[in-house]
Amino acid sequence: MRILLYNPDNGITRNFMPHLWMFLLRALTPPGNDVILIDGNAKPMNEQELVQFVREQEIGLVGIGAMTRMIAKAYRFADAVRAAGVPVVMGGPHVTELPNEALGRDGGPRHADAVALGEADETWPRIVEDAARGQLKDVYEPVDETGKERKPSMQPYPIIPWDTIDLDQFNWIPKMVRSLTERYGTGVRYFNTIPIESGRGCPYGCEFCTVTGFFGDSIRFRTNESVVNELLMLKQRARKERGQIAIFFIDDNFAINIKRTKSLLRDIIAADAQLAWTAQISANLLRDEELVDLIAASGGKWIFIGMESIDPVNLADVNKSFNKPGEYAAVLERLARRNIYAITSFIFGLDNDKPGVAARTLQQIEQWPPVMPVFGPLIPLPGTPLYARLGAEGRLTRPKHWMKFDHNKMAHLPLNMTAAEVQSELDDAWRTSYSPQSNDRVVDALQNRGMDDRLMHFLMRLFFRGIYIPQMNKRAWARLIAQNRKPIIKLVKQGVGKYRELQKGRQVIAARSAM
Ligand code: B12
Ligand code: SF4
Repeated sequence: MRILLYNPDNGITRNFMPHLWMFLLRALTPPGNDVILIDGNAKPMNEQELVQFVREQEIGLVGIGAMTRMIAKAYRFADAVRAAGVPVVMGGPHVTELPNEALGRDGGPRHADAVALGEADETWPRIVEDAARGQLKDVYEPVDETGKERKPSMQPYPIIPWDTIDLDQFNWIPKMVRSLTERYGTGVRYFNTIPIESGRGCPYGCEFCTVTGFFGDSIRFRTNESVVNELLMLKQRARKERGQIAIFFIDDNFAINIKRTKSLLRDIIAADAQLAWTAQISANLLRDEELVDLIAASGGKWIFIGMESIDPVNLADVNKSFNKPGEYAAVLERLARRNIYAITSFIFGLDNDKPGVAARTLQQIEQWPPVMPVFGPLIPLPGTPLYARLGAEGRLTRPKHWMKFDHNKMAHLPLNMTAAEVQSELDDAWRTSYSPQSNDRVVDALQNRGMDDRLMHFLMRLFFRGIYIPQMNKRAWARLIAQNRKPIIKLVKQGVGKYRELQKGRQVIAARSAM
């Protein structure tokens, strides 16, 4: 049977990282089936185009996975495919929380023939076999013979053939500058970020997060060997093709078991499997100096830290008191001393937030080593304790907010400010953080670091705007570059200086060998 796995985009911002679920399910598909993957972020399509593709390719089953914010689009695409007579199975965090919505059992229309609840590693082969026999069930649940929930073990873990996968569709380097970077610049043809999971589960249970409910508080890990082999495969590919591959360890809390994380990082170093990597680690786990040393030595470059708020009352409200704002600066300095930087994430609209929250947060950020801050509104995701609490308090203003995706729009009444005020605080935080003045300050703050570090920060700052400010056209990019001419000139000067130094060095060597 020919299967299509489809991941819709959100239509506003774009992801440049492949979605792991598709590659994982393909690797777990029983032999004899042919699996095609389409990510809407890389290949934008409308419903008609998808249906046409399904018809032309004689697809027998379409699998659609989506987060809550993409679910309305996912339903529209599923409806179109089902109308063309091809069965649809849906999976992922949203339908796991609300299977009845997808199955039309809550009074709305039916969008899927079947839903896969939770982790589908073990149910997927069954789904494929049932679909091939034309006997899809409504619901597939990961349970054992006695009907008890069973979380898939990550040992063994399937081999994802990253060495043969088309990476071009996720290349960060725009087509028009690729030949330039290859010939004159970094010498590389592509820059890709690849997701790798080394483990699943986080027991912390923050109130707004779906992870503890979805993956459970039982933490599972792959073997070090399997992770190291995946890294080696990617490293070899990058070397062979003159590309750059960075890794995003997508574990929700990569250092949740510090002993095991250290052992994995030691094995990565011993196998010479280092690639530049990013991971999500909560601030409390970054107190450990040895861990941070190993992060640096194994290729760790950026750590995503869910700081959420600089206000301990807010943190207590969302069950995240293990975050201690008083130690944020020390944690960030500990990282920066090793040339590791943080993507710090903040939520506005928490119950103790008041107007001025952006200015207060930005004031703190300015005292830290350079970070890449991201800001978002508190979003009540279905299935979370937050959603239940706000619902019980009658504070959900758009209880089915996912049915009309509105980029960064509030769906509840905050306590101490209005939704419009939260919105304007978010605008303020993003615009100030990524203004040309801030970019210039960061380039200056890093003047004792190498050219590569400064350039990386600057380029990332230009791209990070896109998380909040929708995709830009060529004109907007040109304006942005003009506005940032000050840091650009500084970087070009440094680059020219470095080039001259290199040339001089070469001439000296040539003169010596001629003597
Ligand atoms: C990596 C990641 C991202 C990446 C993007 C995705 C990518 N390219 O990989 C980035 C960093 C860009 C990102 C952004 C966001 N993310 Co995110 N992200 C993750 C993260 C950490 C890992 C995803 C992953 O690959 N997991 C591993 C795979 C194997 O698990 P999985 O996707 O769940 O798939 C399994 C099952 O769900 C199932 N399955 C999934 N799809 C399908 C489809 C079919 C047909 C079947 C049968 C089965 C199936 O099978 C898989 C194997 O078991 C998850 C948390 C997590 N641990 O999952 C959050 C998570 C998915 N993100 C979340 C959120 C909220 C966001 C943001 C909205 C955050 C924000 N406020 O901006 C944005 C939205 C981005 C957008 N596109 O609009 C939530 C989603 C909750 C929800 N109900 O939607 C999660 C669960 C984290 C959380 N805190 O709750 N994210
Ligand atoms: S620490 Fe992160 S992954 Fe774990 S429950 Fe809290 S927000 Fe979710």
